[in-house]
Amino acid sequence: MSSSNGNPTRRNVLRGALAAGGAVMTAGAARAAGDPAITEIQTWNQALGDGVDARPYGTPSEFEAHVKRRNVEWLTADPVSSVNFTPLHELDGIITPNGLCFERHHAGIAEVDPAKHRLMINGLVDTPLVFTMQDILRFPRENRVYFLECAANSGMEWRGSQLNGCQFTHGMIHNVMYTGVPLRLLLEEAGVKTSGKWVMPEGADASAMTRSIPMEKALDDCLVAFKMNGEALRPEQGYPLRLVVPGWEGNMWVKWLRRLEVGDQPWHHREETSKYTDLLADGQARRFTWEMDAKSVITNPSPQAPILHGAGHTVLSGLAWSGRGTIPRVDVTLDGGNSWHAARMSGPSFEKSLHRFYYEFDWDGSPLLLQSRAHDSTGYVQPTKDQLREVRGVNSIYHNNGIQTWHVSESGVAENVEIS
Ligand SMILES: Nc1nc2c(c(=O)[nH]1)N[C@H]1C(S)=C(S)[C@@H](COP(=O)(O)O)O[C@H]1N2
Ligand SMILES: [Mo]
Repeated sequence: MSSSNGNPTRRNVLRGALAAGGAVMTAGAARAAGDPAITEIQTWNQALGDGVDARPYGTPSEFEAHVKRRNVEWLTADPVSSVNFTPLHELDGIITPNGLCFERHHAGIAEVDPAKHRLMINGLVDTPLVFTMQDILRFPRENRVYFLECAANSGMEWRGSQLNGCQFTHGMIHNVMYTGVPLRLLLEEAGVKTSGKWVMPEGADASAMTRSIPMEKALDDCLVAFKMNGEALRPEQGYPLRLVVPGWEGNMWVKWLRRLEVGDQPWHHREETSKYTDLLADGQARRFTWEMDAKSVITNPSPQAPILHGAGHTVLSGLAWSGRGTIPRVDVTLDGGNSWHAARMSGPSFEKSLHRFYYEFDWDGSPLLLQSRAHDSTGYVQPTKDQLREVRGVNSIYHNNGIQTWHVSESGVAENVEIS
């Protein structure tokens, strides 16, 4: 694990424990007497700040420098073919800021000149076409919020709890509002032949990423996106053009999208044979497991975000999502599943998007075993890790959507554990 993984220092934890020793505090308690943050005049109160010319492109406060993508050393043999993780424990709401979206690339970040970028449609079409970026902007566009989850998210947790932080166990996910042209419109422009049953998107990076996508999905809700959260895609996310494949595994969301080939059968390329297949206990592999099953995680408290205020009123927070629809309900347990409580959903509920939940409770300071369980709009309920292993074995890397457990000690320190 990276050395600066945002874990609490022992001192922070002690401070939390000391606070807990005093009177039980309510949030916003009157403890102002002698507080230097009130009685002393701060530097920012005494001098002029930066002018409007100082920050033409804004960046976060210097006090937020710890909020960043991190990688796991032993997963990063070479940074140009690796992954880093979204700091979920530092975020709230449902939108992932552009600079914090986890990155997964197989051949580094391509720096593509949009003036030289082309999108070709070829194969089983009436009229093969090549679009410039300017051409793409002349099609009707749509704005939609979707999560992208790598199928390998939580993949290191199949055989037992391993990585200490939701950034590492669940951070191969981001949730962004995309602006893009429905893929259906571009395919209709080229005219798909009746024999055209599959689409193969291809990336312009050195890995030339390719996947096979069934035509029904391509014509359903896929977007060819050029904006994320209102501004141009970041180079990390495929600038200037990426495919958005809502609810389906991240690997299919081809970045730096340069070509769409229409064919009559899947191509069986590397990313759908040797990778992104799920080896079962009997040696058979599940293939074409595209949809991301309903899943959730408690982001606060979690190993990188301990309870620092001691016993008393506390806010538990987390994320839930499903590749098949919305999340009408999340259950939370504080005692490892003996009793479950309905979490409070907050914020917009979009299909195939992250959902935010909260659970407010009075912590009595005794150890907790925290879990969350997502229910999606199809009625599917997130399974336990044991239920998942029973069906899928432990050979697989991909599609681990089992229930996550955090143990919280009396001092507020949280740890990745499993209970059975
Ligand atoms: N061209 C191209 N597209 C790609 C990849 C890549 O390496 N090259 N990686 C894929 C994988 S495995 C995932 S999980 C997602 C990651 O998207 P992100 O970097 O925006 O998080 O992009 C997919 N699209
Ligand atoms: Mo991925």
